Amino acid sequence: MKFSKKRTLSLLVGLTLGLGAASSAYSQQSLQDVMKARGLTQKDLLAAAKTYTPTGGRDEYIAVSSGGQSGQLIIYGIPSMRILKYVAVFTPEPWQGYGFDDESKAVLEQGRINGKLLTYGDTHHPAFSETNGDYDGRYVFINDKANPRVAVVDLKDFETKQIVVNPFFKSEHGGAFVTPNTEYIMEATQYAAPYSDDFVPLSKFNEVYRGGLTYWSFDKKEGRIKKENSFVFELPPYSQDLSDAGKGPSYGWGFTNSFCSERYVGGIEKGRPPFEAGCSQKDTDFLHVTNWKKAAELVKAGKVKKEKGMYLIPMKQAIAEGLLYLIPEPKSPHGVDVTPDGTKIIVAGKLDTHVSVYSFDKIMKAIKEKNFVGKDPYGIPIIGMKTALHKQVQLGLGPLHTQMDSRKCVAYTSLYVDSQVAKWDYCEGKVLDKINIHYNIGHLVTMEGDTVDPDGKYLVSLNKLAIDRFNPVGPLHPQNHQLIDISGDKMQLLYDMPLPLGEPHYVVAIKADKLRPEIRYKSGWNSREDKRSKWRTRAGREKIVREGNRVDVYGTLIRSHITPEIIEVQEGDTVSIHLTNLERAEDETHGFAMYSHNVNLSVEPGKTVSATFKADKAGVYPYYCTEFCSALHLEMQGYLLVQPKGYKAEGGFVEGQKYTKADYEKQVKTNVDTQAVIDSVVAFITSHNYKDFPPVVALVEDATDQLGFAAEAKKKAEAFAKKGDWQNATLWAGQWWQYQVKTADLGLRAKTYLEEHGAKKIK
Ligand code: RUQ
Ligand code: CUA
Repeated sequence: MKFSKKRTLSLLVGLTLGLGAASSAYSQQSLQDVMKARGLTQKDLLAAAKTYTPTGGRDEYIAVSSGGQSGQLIIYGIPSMRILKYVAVFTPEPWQGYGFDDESKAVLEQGRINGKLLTYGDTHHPAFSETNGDYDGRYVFINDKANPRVAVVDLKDFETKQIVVNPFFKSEHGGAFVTPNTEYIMEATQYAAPYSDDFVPLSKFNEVYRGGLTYWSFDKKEGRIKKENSFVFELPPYSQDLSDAGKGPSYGWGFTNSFCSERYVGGIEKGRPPFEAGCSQKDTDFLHVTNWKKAAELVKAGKVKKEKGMYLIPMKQAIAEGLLYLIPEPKSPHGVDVTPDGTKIIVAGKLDTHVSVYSFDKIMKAIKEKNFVGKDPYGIPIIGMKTALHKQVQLGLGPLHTQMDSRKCVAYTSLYVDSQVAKWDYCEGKVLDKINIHYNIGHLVTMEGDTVDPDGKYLVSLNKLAIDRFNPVGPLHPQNHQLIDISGDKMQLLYDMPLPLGEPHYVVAIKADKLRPEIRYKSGWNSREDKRSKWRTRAGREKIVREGNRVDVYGTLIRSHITPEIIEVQEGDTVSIHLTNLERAEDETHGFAMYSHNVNLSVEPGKTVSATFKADKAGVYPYYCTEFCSALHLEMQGYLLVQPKGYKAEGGFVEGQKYTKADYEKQVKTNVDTQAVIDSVVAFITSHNYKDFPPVVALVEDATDQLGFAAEAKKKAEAFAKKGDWQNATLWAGQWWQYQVKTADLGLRAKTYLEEHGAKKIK
């Protein structure tokens, strides 16, 4: 899209006069006509009315979904199911410049394992930070199953700030789950492996291979995980699975499932039965019960030894100190979920039609009375299943995960094999309702459903297969997240959302008004380190500094130019381009892409980012802004000139066009006309109660800035005109007009906003 000056001007005028005519054009079709034409039922219409969000409308809840093997998080709104953002976590992502700018590369670098830079993750379970067991809207944590790591995402800007690597594990699954005040983030292993990085034959599986459970210590003030304060429970080589932290009466305790307590090691290629047979032989596996509070006290008292930079609690010590117990649980368990009041622990076994509800009271009583039925091969005391059970409830085939309702004792459990959600009462032990989903549900989420105070209202079913739900797009199908209304007695299916990014496992959903994301960064901000960047640059202070073979470019971005526009370096130089976005306006992000250097940046208002690369080949490398930031966005461009060694400069700037006095006067005339448009818009705005609308106030501020720039350019134009330098006078008059166009653009946006929001005339 490129407008001639004339067209842009007429467009501006057209917009000014033409608004408000379109609304009555809403077609004459009746609701009945549409229903008939699209084959919709009354029930469909009701469902649509419950999810449809008119333009400009907001969602009541914000969901954070794992992105599976995409290594990202997916943010969407509920009930509209509109995707708002992918947050890059373990995987480079060009839109956000993640893994392209030096600052975010440093975050990915933290996730190196054995010296290798990894460029994906298998994300499973996002967890919001909590205060008193309730979401506080500050952080979200996410685990990587494939490469045992946990990342911290700050909800101020939805950016990844930190990645920590588990130095003991080779795989994990039972994370991220937080304790009620985000004291710790739980991360349990999945596939047992030696704690060292050495080769250990499978014949030593029982003695040397280990599971484990890490409690990562989190510093809420700093917003970072502190590895040095974190501790790990050494656990037997059972395949630990999901975890959950106790709350209320069970505060201080953690619960971690396991499967394959048979400790089977596979070997199908040797004619042995496969893992799936060897790992599902026993009727029960073990629920691990850990006392993290007491463990933290031992750590504090200096009673736990450090290894690999964190505290490791050997099984022997955990047993001796009463930190670790096992309870049998049926069969190939998957999900473990603590009830909102913290009194019960619900375990779902993939191969059992029941869900087992354990009583925390009964568990504590057994521990107190040392009422154990024996020990496992590692000496861990086992509490009898019957001793600890509150109830078992038959729900259906393949129960996996459970979420809670706002109504007391009501829970929802996913049934993978049945492709259903079961609504049931865990106090009385009875099924209340079932609904079919499409197909093969894994996790499910209710609104704030794993807090001490769930909201109920909606449930999202995270289905593993979509099969026939959407238009086919080849053998690889999107996932299907289904929105279900759970506000009434009967569950009602509302909407199918295809999710085409990895295989999401778990979603958490928070009340939208708990989030207060920022609109802009403080100027010159390194967002990954949360401090002012040493490379920040202010307007007019742009410079290029050479030191030996290193060239630092201190640049800025603002509608619609990059400063500098020409960067000259020499072959072999290491070039570091540091860009600060000078904009204060909402949504005025600029991008920066350059030919053949894998340089691609996203610079949100206020941010400073850097791209460092070697200019190893003499040549001409155009660069430009990748975000359509204004009408003259295409002109937001420049050249990196890499001069061959020994190059001697010749010539200066060549201009393709010569301008005359007439050109200058023509431009000035255009500018005067544009000013009239601006004045009319300003008159409209100021004659209304625009100060009652904060977004309009922000637009007016930005417009005022732009008009100030216009005035500066006007001065320059007039000074050159006075000297009879029509070349520079015309060009600066053009720049003056550019700022006017930006002003008009903002003004028109403000005017539209006022009209759409029923602003009142005040004079
Ligand atoms: S999930 S397989 Cu059921 Cu939580 Cu990862
Ligand atoms: Cu900045 Cu386009």
